Amino acid sequence: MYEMLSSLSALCLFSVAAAREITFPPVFGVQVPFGSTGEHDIDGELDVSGAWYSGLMTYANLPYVHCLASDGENVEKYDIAIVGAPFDTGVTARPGARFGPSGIRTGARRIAPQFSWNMYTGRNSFLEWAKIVDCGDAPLTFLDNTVALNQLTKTHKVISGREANDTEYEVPRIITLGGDHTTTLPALRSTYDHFGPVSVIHFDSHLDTWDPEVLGGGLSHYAGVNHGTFLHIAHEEGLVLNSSIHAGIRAPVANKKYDLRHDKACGFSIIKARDLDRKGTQGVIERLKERTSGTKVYISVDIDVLDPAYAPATGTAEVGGWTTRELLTILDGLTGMEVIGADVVEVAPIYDNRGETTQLAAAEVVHSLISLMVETPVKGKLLA
Ligand SMILES: *[C@@H]1O[C@H](CO)[C@@H](O)[C@H](O)[C@H]1NC(C)=O
Ligand SMILES: *[C@@H]1O[C@H](CO)[C@@H](O)[C@H](O)[C@H]1NC(C)=O
Ligand SMILES: [Mn+2]
Repeated sequence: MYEMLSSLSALCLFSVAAAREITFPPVFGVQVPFGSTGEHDIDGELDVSGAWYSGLMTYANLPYVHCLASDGENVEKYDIAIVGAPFDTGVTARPGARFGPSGIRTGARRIAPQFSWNMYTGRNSFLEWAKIVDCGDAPLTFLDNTVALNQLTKTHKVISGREANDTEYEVPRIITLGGDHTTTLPALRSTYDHFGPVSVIHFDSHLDTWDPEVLGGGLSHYAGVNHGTFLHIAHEEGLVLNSSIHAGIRAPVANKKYDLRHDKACGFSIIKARDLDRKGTQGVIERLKERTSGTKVYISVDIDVLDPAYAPATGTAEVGGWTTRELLTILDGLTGMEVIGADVVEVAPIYDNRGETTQLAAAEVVHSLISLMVETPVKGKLLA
């Protein structure tokens, strides 16, 4: 490289001294942008049609589609949509997840659809039947939770309400980039419209089924809707089946007996973080499959299911969690499930380190969720 530079500058000096006839070195293959789709033209024309790290940032360099365009506008069709939910005013500890969507996209910069052949499965989920796009972020007010959550519900309704690209499967499925965990509630309201009540596989260190009287203290209805109570509310609204299950739980509860009894009443059973030590990843996969068998599944991944060593950038970190590899192995093992929606939440980039550990992990979790959706297509009911 150094040699090339010095010969270049020598060439430069020479050219200036003689005539302004600048001869550029021949175009090398390496100058073709990674991810370029076009053929490299040996006559010296560079192809800039599909470069990585360029243009506006989307998840995994996927095409951006204005999914929220108003009626009558022509919107490109899609089968799986990524949408960000910049919302973090439902947290009980450190805020910052409103920047989670852009953080996860940052973590996914290096993922490119044409460069994603999976080392374990030999498949490339981006290049199969599904058209996968990034819709950008939902426009959510940051001053009123009730309004913001309604805006997110509407966003889900619009995005899932369009006809899918694939005429056989009809309903586009959504992966939400949180946002604090409250953002799962609007997502479940939307999946209910198309698929009815579903089992939730909830990866988290916390239960998140807290009775609003316990978490929020019954202060107001407004305060009762937060990132620790949304599963209670989803249960109350009839959105979740009693075949739901948590995975990775380890945080303490507020009451000796009530919280766990209440959790069960909300339709959940529990795989604790340390259960992995005995069962292994395969045992956890089997338990998740057995519990949700025969039902449609929504997968919600609170990044705090990971140990803070693997995901420091989150609001309510709990030590003693799973590694990124363990979580990815478990997720990739859930093949054959009808995953009708999913999310990765509670990524708060402000607490990440320079290596972007949390953002990288979250980006790869999204990738696994996409793979599950592509692997098992699901037929849903398009709204009239
Ligand atoms: C989307 O639909 C078009 C038109 O039916 C089809 O040609 C294409 O293969 C579909 N899938 C993707 C990934 O674009
Ligand atoms: C779940 O609900 C179904 C139908 O309402 C009921 O038959 C079943 O006993 C319930 N299972 C559990 C574990 O509560
Ligand atoms: Mn949570």
